[in-house]
Amino acid sequence: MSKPARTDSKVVPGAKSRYDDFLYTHINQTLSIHGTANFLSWHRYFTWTYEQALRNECGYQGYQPYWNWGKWANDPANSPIFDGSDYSMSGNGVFQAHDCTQALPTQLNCVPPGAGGGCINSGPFKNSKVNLGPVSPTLSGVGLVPNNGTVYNPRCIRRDVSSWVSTRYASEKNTTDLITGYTTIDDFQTTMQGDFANGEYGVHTAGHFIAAGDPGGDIFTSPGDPVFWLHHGQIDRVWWIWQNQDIKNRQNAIGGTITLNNSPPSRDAKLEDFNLKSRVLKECLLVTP
Ligand SMILES: [Cu+2]
Repeated sequence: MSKPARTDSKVVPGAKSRYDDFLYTHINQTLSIHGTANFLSWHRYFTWTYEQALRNECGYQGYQPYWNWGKWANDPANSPIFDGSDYSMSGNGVFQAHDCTQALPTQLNCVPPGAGGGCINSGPFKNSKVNLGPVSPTLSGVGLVPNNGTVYNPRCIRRDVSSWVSTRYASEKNTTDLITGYTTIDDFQTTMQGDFANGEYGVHTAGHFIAAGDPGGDIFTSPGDPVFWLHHGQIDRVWWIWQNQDIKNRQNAIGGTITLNNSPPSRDAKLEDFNLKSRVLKECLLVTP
């Protein structure tokens, strides 16, 4: 976050830090990496790329940790992830009155307001700024900025850590049922991302809305909250566990098209599609693959 961006400031004037290179990449590609055949593989590659940057550019010697949602589903705000201690991902936001959060694109199951909603004020990211977005905010009162969130819009990280979400949709049972109950990649990835028409969040949407707030509750801008990387570390881990139940048939299994929930309608994705991987490399690392 203290290193300068490599993104061209004429294209994305709000990208100030190296971290923003990653945030912008996710904003820019959101409509072709969610509800698509490449959802899992794109986010695996994105998380790995970020880990590489931490290791190769920031002196980090560890690996990208994962957040095992179910372990603390009963009380996420007091978990080592969100308890505000030195090695947490910072704590809950301070209380700020807000409406229920529309996590799903339906009127079902609006997330009831919790104890947060305002800026985080503890832990390592309490003074960090999110520079880009919002693009599609779900926290009430968060104002939009022009140009698809590419202008400089520094603000605090806001959260409303929700046990309402975690107990219903990100329990240990939610995760083990997902791993054991679905044999095709289509069923697995759809269940993981959520059956919105039936009010099911899926563990992917649930993880994002356990933290919620701004930028975490915004599908475009969610990597602006650093807990994103731990959440997607776990998404990737769960996919890997599922793949290993039948590695021969599941390692290279893909299903679905190349547009968000096939809107607008598009062709089926192919394993040979290389475009998205090369775009991650180009936009995050600014190297030509
Ligand atoms: Cu994403």
